[in-house]
Amino acid sequence: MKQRLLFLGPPGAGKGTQAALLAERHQLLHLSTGDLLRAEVKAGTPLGLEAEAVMARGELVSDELVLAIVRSRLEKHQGGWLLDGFPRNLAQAEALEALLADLDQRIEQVVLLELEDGVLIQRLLSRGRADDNEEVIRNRLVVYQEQTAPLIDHYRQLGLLRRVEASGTVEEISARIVTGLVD
Ligand code: B4P
Repeated sequence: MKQRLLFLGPPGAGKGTQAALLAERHQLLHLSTGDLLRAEVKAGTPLGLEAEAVMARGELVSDELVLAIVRSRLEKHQGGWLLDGFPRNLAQAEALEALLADLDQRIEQVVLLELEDGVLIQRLLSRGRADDNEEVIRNRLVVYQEQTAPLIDHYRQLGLLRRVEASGTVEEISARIVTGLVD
């Protein structure tokens, strides 16, 4: 089974949900930049203070901050990993490729979770996190289209992209993802 994975998709597509499940079942390191940033905010670190206002607007936190977080975790880790919510733009994708070249590792598959906007918005509104009100969600969708969606073509050209329909139950979606990892 493929063991070095990226999860890509719009906010609310279920990246975090699916990544946590897969990481637990297959003993992969689960690196969610969203979770790591929220932990910094909660702990009130200088990094968290910088990230808090940006996240509350639904914008992207600076590439330098996010990269420092990812680098420190991946450098220490042996074995499989799953990056959830990172990279979020082309600059982060290029920085990740350079980091992985340093570590003599490579991405084995990019899982793109696809779901229509109406369902995304409903899921996020029912979750109700601090950045889950309708205005901020709409901004996150715009940021996704402008900055993150170009990565779809980037990874398609590299032959790494696997599209997964992200509607249905958590188990149904998980089964679709796993099928793609063993093909
Ligand atoms: P993230 O934490 O990455 O969160 P997300 O994209 O909003 O959600 P995700 O797709 O993981 O959905 P989830 O499983 O939670 O980003 C938050 C913010 O952090 C960004 O806006 C940005 O500011 C910052 N950030 C993160 N990474 C960054 C980076 N690399 N660079 C810069 N900034 C960065 O699911 C959503 C909801 O749906 C949950 O309530 C879940 O229970 C529900 N759900 C999941 N699957 C379902 C299903 N099958 N059916 C019904 N509900 C389901």
